[in-house]
Amino acid sequence: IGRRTFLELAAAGAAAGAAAAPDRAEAFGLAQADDALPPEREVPTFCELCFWNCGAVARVRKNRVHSLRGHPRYPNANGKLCGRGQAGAASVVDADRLTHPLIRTGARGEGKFRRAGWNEAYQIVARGFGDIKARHGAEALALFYHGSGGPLLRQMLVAYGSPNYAGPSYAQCKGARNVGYQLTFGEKLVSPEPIDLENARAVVLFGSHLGENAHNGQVQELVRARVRGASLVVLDPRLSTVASKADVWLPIRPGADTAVILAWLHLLVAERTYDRAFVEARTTGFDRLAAHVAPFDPAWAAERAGVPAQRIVDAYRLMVNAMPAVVVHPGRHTAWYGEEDTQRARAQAILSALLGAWWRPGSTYRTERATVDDYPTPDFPDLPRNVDQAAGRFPFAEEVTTNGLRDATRTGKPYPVKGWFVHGTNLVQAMPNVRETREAIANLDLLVVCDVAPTEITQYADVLLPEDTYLERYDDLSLGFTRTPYVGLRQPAVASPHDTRPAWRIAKELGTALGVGDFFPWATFEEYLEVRLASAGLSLDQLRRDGIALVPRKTPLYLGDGEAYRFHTPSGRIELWSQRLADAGFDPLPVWKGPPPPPPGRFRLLYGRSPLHTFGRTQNNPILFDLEPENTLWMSPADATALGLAAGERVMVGNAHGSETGPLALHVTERIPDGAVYMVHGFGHWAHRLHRARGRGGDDGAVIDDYVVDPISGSTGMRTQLVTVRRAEVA
Ligand code: MGD
Ligand code: SF4
Repeated sequence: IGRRTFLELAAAGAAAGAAAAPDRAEAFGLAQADDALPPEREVPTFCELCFWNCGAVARVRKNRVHSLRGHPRYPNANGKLCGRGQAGAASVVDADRLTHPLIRTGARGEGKFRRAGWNEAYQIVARGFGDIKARHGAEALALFYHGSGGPLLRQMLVAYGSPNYAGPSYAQCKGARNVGYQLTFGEKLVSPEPIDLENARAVVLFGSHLGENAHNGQVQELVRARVRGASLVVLDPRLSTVASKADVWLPIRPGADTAVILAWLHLLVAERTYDRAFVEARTTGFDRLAAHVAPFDPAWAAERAGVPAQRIVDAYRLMVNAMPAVVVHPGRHTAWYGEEDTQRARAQAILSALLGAWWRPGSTYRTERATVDDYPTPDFPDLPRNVDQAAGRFPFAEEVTTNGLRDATRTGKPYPVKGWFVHGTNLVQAMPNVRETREAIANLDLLVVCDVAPTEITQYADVLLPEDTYLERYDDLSLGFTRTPYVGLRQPAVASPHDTRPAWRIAKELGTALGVGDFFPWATFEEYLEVRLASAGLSLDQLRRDGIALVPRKTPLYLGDGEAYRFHTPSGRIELWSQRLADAGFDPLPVWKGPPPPPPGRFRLLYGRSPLHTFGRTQNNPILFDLEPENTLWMSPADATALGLAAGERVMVGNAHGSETGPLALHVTERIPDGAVYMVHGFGHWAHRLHRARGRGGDDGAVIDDYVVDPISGSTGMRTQLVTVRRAEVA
């Protein structure tokens, strides 16, 4: 298949997965006979199958969502949904979903509950949190959250007096990346990343497996960039799908990215190809950087990364030919190796700066979001220091870390944490070292979980609060950071048939039970939205009808070449050398140490994404389960032969601490190097009531015990784990 044909196919199929979704819905008894009739109404909203938050239009008949399609005006969707997004309606009719509040009756983890009413559940939580506050202070309460309902629950916690709220989307995902870019440019990166793929002439991806990692709008833009002729460089030990389409694929040893970037910096300085005008006008620390990278020539990097020096040079030439229109993709899930992660992000940021590829056409653009006021509330109380601040750790962390909260709960240091409210995050799968999560849970006086599905974390809950699905509820406004800022509305497309409630209502009602009802002074959520929207000159009627309001930009998309600008760094410039890192005792310029190769018989565990699943939240969705019920373990032919394993055999993956996951099928392929194995994250569920996903595939998180915490950002490096692989016993 020729390149153009592939690209055309890819463009046409960017949202392909579930063009078949409505048919499949019928096949799975999700649709009824009269579903063939035209919809009674179309309801604009936005997707929650992942946090790209694409605009969607739900076609509804008789309180059933027949199908979902992309909202034509949402900039991050361009009228299309990915396969997961189209399958979202199946979660509403999933018989496994949580349907009413539950109170634990068995041991934590056993999953035994009795049914309760909402008032009783609120009273138990209010009493439990009240006791914890009286004995240990409000800071002994923590909120873990992920998703659209989080901010109002956070408001409840802060009003109650605790600073301890955290999401795995920081410390297990993009924390190190954000800190590295913040230290360099004075700006953290937003979501969607403000990369200018529309005008790029070269794109460089560090392990970002776009396409497998299906961020809808970004995948569409990448395909369009390739069709336009932009060149593509991919660093990945694995031949990912996008690597197979690259002009230059660098199959580096795991963890060797920074070595290659140092060689590129070396070449840019040695050959004086860097953007001199930009560097002089905008940056500081160039001379120190130049001296630092002098020894790191391509031969040095080639030896460490295990790729030919010439290919490093070839990739460099592609970038130089395209500069400044180069997208150096910052990555997203960057919690790989600990301190190395912030340094790698710094190296990527510095590479962008030397290419002049920051806030200029074809590189990145300036972020801006719509100005919408908060709903007025009383003043929030002064908060004590959060667990990480009180422990004096992670000086550059932008958020509280989930791991810091878990440690405080396990150890009582720097102070005890005795109550958790967990909303929309399956901490048992999302955080490495499940043993530590269990130890922490055992120390809690009260664990409240608010979820839509009976995932692993729900089995440990003392009180389990079922949330409406995203197609049944309002959430707070989505203020998008795309090229054109926007305000997006999530609104109910159908009514929940169960005794479930939305997060905003839980925050208000539980907040009232906790004595902080003043912070939720609105009578209805419509009133809340109306007041916020009015501050931006918008109305709820308009948003209900259109789903989205695009807002004209106030700042230009790019920084003009002669335009004066003070970056939000101490020097006001892009900091190639970081005085802040030096002052805190860290390397002020990126260095590369690199993980050691695994000893014989052990493998570095790599993990990634599938276009049909998000984290651990979609495996039980009836349609997505049918399309991809389990993951496989990738292994090289040489390693499989050495272990006497054949393709398709079922294997178990374990570690030296006795943790094991599987069985999952062995996928023997040349696309993974010797010494490493790979699986898609999020499978291997064990929760009793996930009737489809339970026992299918393996969970990488279940065998990642040897994580390494980055002392700069606080995020947890997880590709540090070495594993063994054995044939599974046949049952
Ligand atoms: P999910 O796995 O999607 O995300 O980890 P999580 O935040 O745990 O689990 C989300 C939970 O939310 C599920 O229990 C689901 O049922 C529930 N849920 C879904 N929709 C709703 C809703 O509308 N309301 C409520 N209340 N609940 C809902 C993600 C985290 O994991 C992240 S962001 C990353 S990038 C990391 N990825 C990763 C990895 O790749 N490998 C390993 N080993 N660990 C990882 N951890 C991180
Ligand atoms: Fe939904 Fe897919 Fe968009 Fe994510 S990328 S929000 S799953 S349509």
